[in-house]
Amino acid sequence: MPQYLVTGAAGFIGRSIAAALLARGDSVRGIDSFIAGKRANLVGLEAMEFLEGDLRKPADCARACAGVEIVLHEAALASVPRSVAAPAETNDNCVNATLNLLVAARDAKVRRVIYAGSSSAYGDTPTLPKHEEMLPNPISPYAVAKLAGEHYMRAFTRVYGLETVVLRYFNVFGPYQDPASPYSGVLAVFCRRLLAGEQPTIYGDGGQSRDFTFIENVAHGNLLAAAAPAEKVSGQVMNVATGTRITLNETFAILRELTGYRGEPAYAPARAGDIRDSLADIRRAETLLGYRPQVDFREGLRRTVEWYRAVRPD
Ligand code: UD2
Repeated sequence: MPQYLVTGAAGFIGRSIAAALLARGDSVRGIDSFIAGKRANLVGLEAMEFLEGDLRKPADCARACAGVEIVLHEAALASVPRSVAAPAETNDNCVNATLNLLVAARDAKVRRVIYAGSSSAYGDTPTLPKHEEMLPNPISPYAVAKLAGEHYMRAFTRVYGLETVVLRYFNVFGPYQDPASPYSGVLAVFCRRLLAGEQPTIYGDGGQSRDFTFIENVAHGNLLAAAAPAEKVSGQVMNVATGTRITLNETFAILRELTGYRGEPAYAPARAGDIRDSLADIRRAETLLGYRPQVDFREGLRRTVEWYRAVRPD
């Protein structure tokens, strides 16, 4: 029986965590419905036991959880604008799916569930950096859905004794992030467009800032969260990020250098549900996990551009 289950294993974050586990010789099962994940992302993960399944179905959750010790729950319908366009779909694939997974994990006597939380939980309050003591203030359906999952984690720790750890990711980017969907993360979209010589669009004035976090830092945080003693981490929420931020305009300038693109961006109205500034306080993850970012933003962006240059995914 595999020790680990990764949900969303054919998605960008899930496949990267699965790869990190396999690289150190761990046994891994993955599940994905291919709503957002891609079969191409499974290349290189042949050592993983893979189930095609949908967490909205309790039976699929039960199959996935059988016999595993630790679940890394990365499956979700990411994207703020997607949730604005179809809030019920986001709720089904984030909230209902997470609850089904937790019930199955409890019934299968899984020891620990690690949950992919989102920085969107903090909303648009002016306080920077965002720390975990702040009252959540979700402003999009996506943020509400991801935050509801966090609350379910904590409730399952309190009432059923299931160990849970919430990692609030801040704008993750890197190789394997899908650049082709209208709901893709901005750095994946920009890398693809600039390498193809196509003009990118900045929504708003480009002054909005993010704590863009390279995928290897997120995988590292998950491995630490899996290994940390329960008395330190169970029932806890912690930011996983870099503790630095950069504006979209500044990011575009760096990407111009890295890609050789010579044009200017187009500007369009800001998106509904968008947040102006985001920056993490990462001291709690440092204290509880010994987490430190392994790769800084510029180096992460350089590696990401090289990956898109080599792979050219559609
Ligand atoms: C939110 C969360 C993030 C993660 C993500 C999942 C915050 C601060 N972050 O990311 O942690 O959960 O959702 O989807 O809530 N943009 C452009 N041009 C484009 C695409 C995007 O200008 O072609 C802008 C967009 O309006 C936003 C910024 O780039 O201001 C980042 O957008 P995003 O969709 O990459 O991520 P964001 O911040 O909504």
